[in-house]
Amino acid sequence: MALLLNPLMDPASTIWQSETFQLFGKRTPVPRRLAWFGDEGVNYRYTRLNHLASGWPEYLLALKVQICERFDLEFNFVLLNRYDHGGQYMGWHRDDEKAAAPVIASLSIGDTRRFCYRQDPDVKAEEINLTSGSLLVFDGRCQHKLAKTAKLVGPRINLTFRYIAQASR
Ligand SMILES: O=C(O)CCC(=O)C(=O)O
Repeated sequence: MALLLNPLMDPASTIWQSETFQLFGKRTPVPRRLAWFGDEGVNYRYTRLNHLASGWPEYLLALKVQICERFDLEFNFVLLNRYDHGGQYMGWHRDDEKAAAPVIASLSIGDTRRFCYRQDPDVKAEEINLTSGSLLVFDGRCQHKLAKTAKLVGPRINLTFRYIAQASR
């Protein structure tokens, strides 16, 4: 874990961003921090925000290549979410943007957190504890969330490898 976690936290290669999104006319802080990498020029746009990639750090490119080969999938972008404590989370959402391919490979590093997944709000959610080093491949069009917890938990970084189609290519 330390091997991967340290380069990810290295400010030279990873600049953690704090974002806000618009909710009921108010700007609300996103309860976690983010970073992203990907093929030059690939833009993952969601919640009306652009996430434009300008290449891969070497260690992440090697990881991406391994994951693509293992699952016979193509990815050109990775979104990193960093949760410093249990009060940081991601609410129910779907990653169903038109440009984004549905299959996502999600790698967890750091403290264990609970991931919930359901087809629709009226269907009982599946829950899974994502431990450090686990790799979950899932359909981003289904609703999912990273639950908040009152337990004392340390930092966790989640890397979601994605394929984003580029209109201009
Ligand atoms: O941190 C996680 O495991 C959840 C990430 C997630 O839901 C997403 O990136 O869409």
